[in-house]
Amino acid sequence: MGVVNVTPDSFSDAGRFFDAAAALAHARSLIAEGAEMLDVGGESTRPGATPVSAEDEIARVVPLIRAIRAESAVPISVDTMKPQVARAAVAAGAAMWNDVTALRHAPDSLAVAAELGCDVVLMHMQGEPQTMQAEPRYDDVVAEVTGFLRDRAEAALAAGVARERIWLDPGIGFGKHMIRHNLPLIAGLDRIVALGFPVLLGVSRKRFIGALDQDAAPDQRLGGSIAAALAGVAAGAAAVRVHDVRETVQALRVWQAIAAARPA
Ligand code: HH2
Repeated sequence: MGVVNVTPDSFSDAGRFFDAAAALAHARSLIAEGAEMLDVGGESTRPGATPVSAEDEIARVVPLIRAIRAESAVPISVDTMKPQVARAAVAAGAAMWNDVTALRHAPDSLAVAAELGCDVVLMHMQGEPQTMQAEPRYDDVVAEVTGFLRDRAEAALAAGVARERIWLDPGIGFGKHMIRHNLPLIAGLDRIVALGFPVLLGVSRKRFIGALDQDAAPDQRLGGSIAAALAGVAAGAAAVRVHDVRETVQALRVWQAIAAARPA
């Protein structure tokens, strides 16, 4: 899954694709590099990012989704916590609602997801984006995140979302200590996979990589991003959300080819 941010303040690409034409060009290159899904986002979830109104978010993502849809059949996901934005994005051709609040942001989120009939990503986050990194706390991070995702999947099913539409995501970096919480979640991802839903993992350019490598800046975290993506796929992730599609596809191809060549 290739990331296309249409925001002026995303941490990882610093708003380079805020311009609509530049965002479309970026989407095109991610497709050419082998992305099998695109995740379009119009509001940054970075700690301290400025909130965006639903109208502004729609104005950012809908024209881009339409433009991508007009020239490609690649499945498009919309990264939003607002049901109004998800609704407009699906009408424009998106097939997936990626919600970092796991359909908890608005009272009608669950009902809208059921009504839209699109795929939904239920992601774990402790706290709110503005403050989530202040003091994240868990007794057993893997058990608590797994339990939360099981509960949210059950809530989605009860609201009428079809089982085969549901994806789960541990929410790396969302209310988690860089080392104490993120690393066990990646290493123990098989526990979430065992819930029986496809798992999406977002590790690309995240801060825990800098924490393990001399505070490397986001654009200096490619090696760590690939290592973490491979670890996630080894533990059963069905998709990885990445900025560097070409390099990640290459890493996955080589890694899978070696696995397939293992002598009996
Ligand atoms: N991470 C980010 C945003 N959305 N969605 C899911 N399902 N999983 C993730 O791990 C995830 C996500 C953060 O990355 P990015 O989009 O690069 O930055 P920003 O939050 O500034 O938009």
